[in-house]
Amino acid sequence: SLSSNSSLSFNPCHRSPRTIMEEYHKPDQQTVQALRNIASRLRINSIKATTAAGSGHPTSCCSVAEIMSVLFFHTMKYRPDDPSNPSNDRFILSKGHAAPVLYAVWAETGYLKESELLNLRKVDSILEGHPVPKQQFVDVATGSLGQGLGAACGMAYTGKYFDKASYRVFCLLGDGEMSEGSVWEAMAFASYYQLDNLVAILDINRLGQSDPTPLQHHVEKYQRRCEAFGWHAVIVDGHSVEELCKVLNQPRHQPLAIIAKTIKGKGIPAAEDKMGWHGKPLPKDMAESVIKELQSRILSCNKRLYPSPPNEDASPVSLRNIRMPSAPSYKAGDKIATRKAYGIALAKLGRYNEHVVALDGDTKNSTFSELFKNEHPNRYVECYIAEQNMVSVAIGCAVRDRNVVFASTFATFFTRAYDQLRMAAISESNINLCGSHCGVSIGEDGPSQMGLEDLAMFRAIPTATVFYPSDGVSTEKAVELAANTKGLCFIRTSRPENSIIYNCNEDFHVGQAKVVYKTNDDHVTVVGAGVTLHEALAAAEQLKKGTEKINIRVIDPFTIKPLDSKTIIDNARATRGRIITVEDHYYEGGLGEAVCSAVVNETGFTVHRLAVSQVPRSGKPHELLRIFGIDRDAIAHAVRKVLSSSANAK
Ligand SMILES: Cc1ncc(C[n+]2csc(CCOP(=O)(O)OP(=O)(O)O)c2C)c(N)n1
Ligand SMILES: *[C@@H]1O[C@H](CO)[C@@H](O)[C@H](O)[C@H]1NC(C)=O
Ligand SMILES: *[C@@H]1O[C@H](CO)[C@@H](O)[C@H](O)[C@H]1NC(C)=O
Repeated sequence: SLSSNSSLSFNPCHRSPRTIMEEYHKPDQQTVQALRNIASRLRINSIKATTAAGSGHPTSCCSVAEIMSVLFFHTMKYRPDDPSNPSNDRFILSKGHAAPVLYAVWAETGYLKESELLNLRKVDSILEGHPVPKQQFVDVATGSLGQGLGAACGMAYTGKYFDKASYRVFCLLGDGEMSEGSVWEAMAFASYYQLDNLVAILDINRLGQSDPTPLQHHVEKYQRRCEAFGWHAVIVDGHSVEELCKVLNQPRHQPLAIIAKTIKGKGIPAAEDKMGWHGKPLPKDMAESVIKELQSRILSCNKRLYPSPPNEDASPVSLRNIRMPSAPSYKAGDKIATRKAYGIALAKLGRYNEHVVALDGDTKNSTFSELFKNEHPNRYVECYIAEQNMVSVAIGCAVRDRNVVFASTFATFFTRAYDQLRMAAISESNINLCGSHCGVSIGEDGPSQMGLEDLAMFRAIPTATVFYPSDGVSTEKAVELAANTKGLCFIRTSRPENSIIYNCNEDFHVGQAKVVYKTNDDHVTVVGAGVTLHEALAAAEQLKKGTEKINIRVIDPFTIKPLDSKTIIDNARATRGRIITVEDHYYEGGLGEAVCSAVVNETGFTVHRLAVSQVPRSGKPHELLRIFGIDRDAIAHAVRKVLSSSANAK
């Protein structure tokens, strides 16, 4: 068995009654030496791998060798043969560029072959330059600095409040990345929610990439900052395995920050605490001599350390087939904003699936995630006004398939979390995001609140599905489909109330558009979504009743990505290739561009686009739709223009 409590035991001969608690976790000399030996081997393997790769960050690995040794061979409880076991303690390498030392640790546990380490960064190896979840022992991709602690918060929140399990979460950060605001968003979240199962280890090695860090080795400043954020903060010598063992075994009532004073490049004499070595592998001959020296520090020791197994108290969870038990219950002609339909749908989904959780950034009575909170208060996480952290927490809650996560805020505020969203794709994360208040149709609040880039942003993410529902029924279907769709799902909701246009039994699928208005003699195909779909329907009525009696076809794409090219092309062919797109979004990257790319190979097609072309302003929704040329009149005008120009072309 891999469990061996002997690695944690004390020497009974030294026991005195007064210090029994203090000494209980104190490692014996054999253990201390074994931990030091592991640290030396981690340095050796980090140097070997980066020198073989010809790139990488050996000095960033060397400052954390003792920290990694103690964490993985003294502190953490996990099954090394089953790195993603739900009961294991979690580890997040926020300073992802130190990946080689993480790989070296897993070689040390026996999970990776030591020889595999030499394939670091090769195109056919899983050992990429930075951690990615194709490695079983990685939950979230890191490498964009400042994001690990937010994800760790999501995991710790899940452990404490959802799983109610005993696993703990350890996150290792660089001091350079402490300049990221997102780190401090996470610090505030962790203390507010009393995540006493969370430990952050700050590797204070004084140096960043091109310059020393702003606080250099002023560890007491880090301590004061961490304390100000509500953490218990302890300064240690990050190269002392005894100090690390001691601090990591303290009982906790708060999140714990271990401020580890270290030396960048420790063990590489020419690079120790020196500028100019960040991200540089050692030349071969230098590597050889350093490794020789490091090897001489490995003292024989008859103790082999094994990690302790976890308490098996986080049972596997099935997130398959998260279904609504009944159809939506809207009546034709009812009016409801899709943002409200989102809240209703999410609360309903939560009623039947206990692993559905919701997050919001203090906008819950605007996005209507409040309806979920009212019904399921224990599964709602208020993330406050920290959208980057909210996305990272969502990612953390979703790892190891513990929860089906929905996070909402105004669509436009996801822009500030774009790096987190991009990393969510690399993390193979299955989070769902709902962005309300899209477009100029929010009205009076003005441009700072209007989501006008969100479609472009989410469409560019390879693993994303983009839902843009247009009524209450399709919004409820979007929520259900998102819960069952892998990758990132984005649901774009609107503020104005619009009519229910679908029958409650209408079937919806990802990538399947609906033809919502059609006759046998249509002249133009109009594609709209959300409020502009309703404007297009009004334009259709207007054109039919007008003196010209023009019939148009109206399509609701339902998902903007994937876009139902076939339905659009087949219907547009019936209208002689004439397409008008109309969207409450900027021109770039939205619905119009999606349709253009879909019909790029069709001959004789013309796409006329209506979208928002300038920074908008405050006003009434209908005024803004008119001013920015995306209302019913603008659509009718565009239809006439398209028809007259094609008539002139004949
Ligand atoms: C968001 C972000 N900005 C910049 C970088 C480029 N970068 C990679 S490592 C690094 C320095 C990191 O310093 P520190 O956090 O102190 O880690 P160390 O290497 O010193 O252990 C920088 C600027 C990055 N990876 N992510
Ligand atoms: C949200 O709730 C607060 C507190 O009840 C209230 O003051 C505010 O007006 C509400 N906002 C919206 C957009 O409904
Ligand atoms: C257009 O045609 C090219 C060449 O045949 C093909 O590779 C591409 O996938 C087509 N694009 C679309 C959107 O159909």
